[in-house]
Amino acid sequence: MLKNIEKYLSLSPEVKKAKAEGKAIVALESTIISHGMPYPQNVETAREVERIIREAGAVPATIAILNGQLKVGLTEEELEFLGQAKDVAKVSRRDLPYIVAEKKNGATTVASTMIIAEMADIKVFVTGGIGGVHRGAEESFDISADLIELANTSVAVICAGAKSILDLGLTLEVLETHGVPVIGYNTEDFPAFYTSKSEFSVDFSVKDTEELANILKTKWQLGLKGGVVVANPIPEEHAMEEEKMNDIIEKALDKARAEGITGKKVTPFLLATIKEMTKGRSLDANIQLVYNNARVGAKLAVDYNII
Ligand code: PSU
Ligand code: MN
Repeated sequence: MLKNIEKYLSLSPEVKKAKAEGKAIVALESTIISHGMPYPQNVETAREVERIIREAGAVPATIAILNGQLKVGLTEEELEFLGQAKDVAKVSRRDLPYIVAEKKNGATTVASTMIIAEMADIKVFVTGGIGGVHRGAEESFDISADLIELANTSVAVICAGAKSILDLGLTLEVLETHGVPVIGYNTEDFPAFYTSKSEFSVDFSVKDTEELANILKTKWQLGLKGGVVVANPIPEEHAMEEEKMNDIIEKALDKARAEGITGKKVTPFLLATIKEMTKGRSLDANIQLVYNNARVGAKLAVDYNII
């Protein structure tokens, strides 16, 4: 562990106990709670995800920044606060020093959740979707810091792929450049969040979490630092129709352009707009795919712990 890190890091009693007992732990992000879903579904979903992980024999550690403390594991009250607060910053790697030094509150993105998980020596992290290369990035240069973090930080991220609000092809190219394996869980297709397929393929496919755990262990034992994207498709019964979704995403992108939305506001704006345009159906799909990721992530953490 880094020198002096203890003074910033605050493990919940449950996570502390899990560490002492050598139990499997699963990290969870909090931007999905504060900026990715509306209240109260955000808090309900976060609670249910934690329950699913416990049920599978692992311990959930939702990560966020409260009064400048890097929290690993949140209490009920802290979760509720994050779900309701309007002034919680969306914190990626760039924002960490300011938010921590000035003792502010922040919700962690995939990038900053990976950073804090690694500090706490947690290897498995469950989320909905990762950030990526935005469409039009050749002009805007909008490439999520999530990708650079995946290049450098040794944590496996279980997700349902990436939304086609992004340029999926370019996202996969950047991951390849940085040596990040994209592994399909029981699929050859790279899933597009709301849909179980896209026009792209994953690099490798595994049949179960044991096989996955072995690949992770091998990567890190070889000294190959950096993350792994585990792409777990949304279950078919919850998936949305591809054509319709592409249409809606195009419209949401037009709206963002027309309103001049840029920078860190882009992703939350698109998520909220898509939810409105689908009359809430996209939110239902979003919730279900996170549950599905939690099931796989918890099993993976348990298997990783015993091999
Ligand atoms: N994609 C989603 N839902 C989300 C996010 C991405 O489908 O909630 C959040 C995650 O926290 C991710 C962040 O790390 O948005 C990426 O933001 P940006 O594109 O600004 O890097
Ligand atoms: Mn961005």
